[in-house]
Amino acid sequence: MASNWEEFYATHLPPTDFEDNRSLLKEFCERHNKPGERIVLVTSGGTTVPLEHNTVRFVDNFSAGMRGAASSEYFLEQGYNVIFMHRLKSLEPFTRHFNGQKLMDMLDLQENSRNVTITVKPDSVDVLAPILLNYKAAQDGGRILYVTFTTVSDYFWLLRAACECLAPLGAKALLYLAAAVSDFYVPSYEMPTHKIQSAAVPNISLQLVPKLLSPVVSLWVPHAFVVSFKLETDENILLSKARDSLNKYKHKLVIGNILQTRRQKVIFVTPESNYDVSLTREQMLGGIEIEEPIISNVVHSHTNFILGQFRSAK
Ligand code: PAZ
Repeated sequence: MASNWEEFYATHLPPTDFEDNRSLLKEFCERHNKPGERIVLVTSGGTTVPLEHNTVRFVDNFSAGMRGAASSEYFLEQGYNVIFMHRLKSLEPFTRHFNGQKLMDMLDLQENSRNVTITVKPDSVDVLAPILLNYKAAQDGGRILYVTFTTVSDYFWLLRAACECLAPLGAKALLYLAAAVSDFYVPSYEMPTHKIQSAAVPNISLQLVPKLLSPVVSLWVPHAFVVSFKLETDENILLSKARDSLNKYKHKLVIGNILQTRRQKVIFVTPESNYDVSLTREQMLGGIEIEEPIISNVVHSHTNFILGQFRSAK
């Protein structure tokens, strides 16, 4: 009998841009599969669940994509090559700093009869310059690949393709699964083709989304360092849910967080122990982001993992 996830792939077509993205992923992974290089796959933002094939309405979730976008910048700083697999129009590394009108407010415009000159306001140069420098370094070095999903089905197809391309890297591949993936969906074969009419209250039946961590860890990238996230709103169950997930899927690390405090505190749950990673009030006021200590802890554990694999291969 086919597993739930196999059935999901059998009944949901790949997105239209799938083959293009698969080629980009393959090229990126082959190019960076060299001694001394590592690749992290960061998933970011929330998946949608369409209610119609010609989608007018869909179920969404809260995720802005801040965790994934910020984490990607810190991974780049630590020398990683980054596959940034994110929800279309969610926050992205670098541009996340200039959301809304912020960029416009940093620019000046001088006009005369002959031409228009745009400059960065002197007091914004110190803000813009380091971000622009890091952005250019990542782009020019070909060290970041952006691929997008919208629906939970797009996410499924992209994640499997990314894993297939990362598998040859073995322990040098790190999966950092921060996307908020829908737990429920309307199966393709139960979805109406056209916009649901409002003449009567629709009866929508949802099914459980298969858990992809199982094939990710046991089949697709069995030698990679896999980190998943667990989000809860009740502090009392966070640790046990994170520990259950680690016991069930047998990956390397679960990072637990509470919706309201996710920018200040997370809990690292490993097979051996658990510990908090948090920011002090002063650090927060000073503009430090929680993703900075999260990434240095993750990178430290990934390095130890690679060294362990290297020693046991000797
Ligand atoms: O995207 P964001 O910065 O607003 O939120 C990040 C997060 C809470 C989605 C992430 O840290 C997380 O917990 N992702 C996994 C969610 C889950 O499926 O449990």
